[in-house]
Parts: sequence; structure tokens; C-alpha cells
Amino acid sequence: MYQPFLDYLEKELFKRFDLSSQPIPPGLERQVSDRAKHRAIIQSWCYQCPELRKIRYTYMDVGPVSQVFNSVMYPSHCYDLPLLGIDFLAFGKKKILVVLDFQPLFSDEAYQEKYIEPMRVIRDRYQDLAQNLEMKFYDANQYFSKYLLFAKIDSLETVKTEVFEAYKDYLALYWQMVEQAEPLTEPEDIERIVKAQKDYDQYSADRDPAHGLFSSYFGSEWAERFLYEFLFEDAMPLA
Ligand code: BLA
Repeated sequence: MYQPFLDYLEKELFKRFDLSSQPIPPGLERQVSDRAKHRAIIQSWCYQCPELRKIRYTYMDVGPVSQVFNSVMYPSHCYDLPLLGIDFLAFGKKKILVVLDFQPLFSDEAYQEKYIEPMRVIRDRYQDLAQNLEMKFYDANQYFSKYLLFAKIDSLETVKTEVFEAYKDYLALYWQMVEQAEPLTEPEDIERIVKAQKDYDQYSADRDPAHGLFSSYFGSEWAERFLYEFLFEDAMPLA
């Protein structure tokens, strides 16, 4: 159900950037499980280009039970750009959760103004998709912007229409920011970005709400590896 979103992302990336494929650790690129009634397939892709040091996306297909499309773009360390985060989930036809955000690395006013305020006009066009839901796993004030799309949806039609339109608009703005970004050159500036991106990985890995989902289909060992060796590879596993 999110295949058109993946196809669109892929087409955009190949059109706009000079991508090279990045290796995914053995066993993590694709996994199939027949444990449950419906076969579960999870597959991931990873690329890089001069502007984006890690582009990853994952599709999990458990037929009518669950569909997940998840992606993060990590800008190169010379850019203080937010990360682009996408998490689209469906459990059955009616329990649909979509989250899309420019995930800020810093929270000062100038940063908000530069990278977050431009999202506002888009967010305002999709009021129904900015539902101000409470977060249970994450802290909305850390690594999330105030103009994120965050919605619970009960209709597939809404996904195909509104969500897809919003998705295209946010992506277009993100590409524009990437294309306009000026590289930082001071080692201190770059170190600060390295640390912020690493902290993001640690924060995200430690709280990932998908751990249970991955464990249930592919086993806890695989889930742990997938989180710490691929999704958030700059994080250290908790003791
Ligand atoms: C929530 N994300 C979730 C949930 C799951 C995942 C299972 C809980 C859904 C529920 O409430 O039942 C799934 N997370 C995944 C998957 C991957 C993953 C499949 O990392 C990896 C393949 N999550 C992200 C990114 C964003 C994000 C990049 O990985 C940013 C847009 C957001 N996911 C996000 C938010 C919630 C969520 C905000 C709600 C969490 C909460 O309530 O605190």
C-alpha cells in the first residue's frame, strides 16, 4: 500500500542526486519469516551522495496484517540540515499511522527560522494530517519539529490522496533545502553536527517502537542487529 511512496522517493532521488549504493550488513538487507499465518518480508535500501551521507528506506510487508514504509535521510556532516524522517504504518485497513518530519538537530531560534518555519505553509495545507497526537515512545520536543505530519487515519483513500500530496510537497521542500545548503567548513561546526546526528541515532535506537514488531517476526537477535547495525548504526546497544 505504500509502494507508490517508495517508488516516488526512489525516482526523485535518482533524478536529483548522484547516488551510489551503500552496503547493508549481511542478513539485514532482506528477511523473510513464515512464523505467522502471513509471510513477513522486510527489505531495505541504502545509498549515499555528496549531499546526503546516508539515505535509507525499508519496506515491511505482512500482507493484510501490516505494511510499513520507513525512511531517514542523513545529510552530510558539513550540513546542519534536519534529517528527513518518514514512518508510515498500517495495521489492517483501518489502523493507519503516518509520521513525516524534518527532524531538527538543534533547537535554537535561528535554526527554527531557517529550517522549520518554511514547513509551515505546507503543514497548513494539510491540517487534517497534523493531529497533535500525544507521543508515547518519543519526546515530541526532541528531534521533532512543530510542523510534523502526524496522523491516525482510517481510510486508505486518504493515504492515496492527501497523504501522497503532502508527502510530495514535503519532499520537494526538503530537496530545495538540500540543494540550497551551504557547507560548513569549521571543524567545530562539523563536530557539533557529527555529535547531533549520533545522538539522534542513540535516542532513536533506544526508543524504537518497532523493536517488538521486528522481534515477533524475525527474532530478537535479528531485531537487535537491524536496529544497531543498520537503522541507527551510530548508536551503541544498551548494555
Ligand atoms: C510510531 N513507529 C511507530 C510505531 C511503530 C513504528 C511500530 C508504533 C505504532 C503504534 O503506536 O502502534 C515502526 N519505527 C518503525 C519501523 C521502523 C522504525 C518499522 O524505526 C524502521 C523500519 N519513526 C521513525 C522515523 C520517524 C518516526 C524516521 O522511525 C520520524 C518521522 C516517528 N514513529 C514515529 C512517531 C511515532 C512512531 C512520532 C509515534 C510514537 C509515539 O507515540 O511516541
